[in-house]
Amino acid sequence: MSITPPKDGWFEAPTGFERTWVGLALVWCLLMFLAMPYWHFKGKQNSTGEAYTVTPEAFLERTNRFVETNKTGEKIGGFDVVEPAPGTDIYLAARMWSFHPAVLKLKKDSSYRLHMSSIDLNHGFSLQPMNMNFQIVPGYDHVLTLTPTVAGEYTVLCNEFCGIGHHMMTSRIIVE
Ligand SMILES: [Cu+2]
Repeated sequence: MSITPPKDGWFEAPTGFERTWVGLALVWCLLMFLAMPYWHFKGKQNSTGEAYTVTPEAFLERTNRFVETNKTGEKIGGFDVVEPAPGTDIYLAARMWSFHPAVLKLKKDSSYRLHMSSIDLNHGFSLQPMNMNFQIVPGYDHVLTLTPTVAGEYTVLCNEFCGIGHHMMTSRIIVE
């Protein structure tokens, strides 16, 4: 048996409570829709929208050069501490299953241009406890202008499931 259409005149416009709830849902949808452009202009955690194409090899080379020239000699948990000069370009490469460099030391109230890219597949940049989230995509150098305003220790987590070692993929940003 095939599906038969309903009889003519089946539609009844919502009335009473049904009408109220449909109306409320519609108003909420419109508010949420308008919140997107509002937050884009008013929020302080937006992407700059600045991105370039880059090969994984080239990005890894830039990151290695950045680490070599800015490492302090100090180690935390066996990882080199990298302390770039304020106002400079800084690099963070994501790969299965670590961030490179693993420890970044930044100065409070200084701005940095943070370049992020992936060496293999999709990863995420989740800054905790701020809860800022960005995608790290291979082939693209995504630039964020970062100005830490609160001193402390922050954890960077990968928030895109990227395989068996995903849960171990963390790094640290120390703001002094
Ligand atoms: Cu990951």
